[in-house]
Amino acid sequence: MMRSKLLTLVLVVQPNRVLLGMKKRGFGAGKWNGFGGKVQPGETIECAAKRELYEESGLTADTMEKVGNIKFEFVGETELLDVHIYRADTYNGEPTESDEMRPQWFERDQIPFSQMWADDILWFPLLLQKKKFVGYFKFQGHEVILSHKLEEVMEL
Ligand code: 8OG
Repeated sequence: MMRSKLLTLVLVVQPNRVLLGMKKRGFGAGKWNGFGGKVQPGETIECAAKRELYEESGLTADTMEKVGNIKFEFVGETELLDVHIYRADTYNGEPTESDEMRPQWFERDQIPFSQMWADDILWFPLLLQKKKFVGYFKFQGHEVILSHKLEEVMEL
């Protein structure tokens, strides 16, 4: 069994648009993504998701739905990334640029997949349709998917 690192990812979804942030530094820099990061010791995954959403976008969310869990393996790395994905349909505050992220709304049919992680185009449609999913992606570097599994589930 490989060790894994717990991470969160929150997508703020409105009837016609989705909020993404341009990652300005670190892992995934130059890609549009939802807001999230590492779960800290002693913190629940949902608390971490809310904290990272606030730190990176300036928004708070009272309720979020857990919609996905994807594990990522990177060839040559010994640790899996275990990413817990949430969807927030309501929020408070105004999107605000942080050191890590520059937020921007995208129409649902204009999501910039060519500037996102390569797996996102496969599971975003499920997220937008309010479906739940689990997946596994094996990456070579940060752009190439060598193999993957993705399936819709009733419960997470
Ligand atoms: O703290 P840090 O910024 O390094 O956390 C990484 C963030 O990136 C975290 O929110 C989880 C997220 N993430 C991955 N892999 C992928 C991916 O393949 N697609 C998307 N959309 N997000 C990812 O770690």
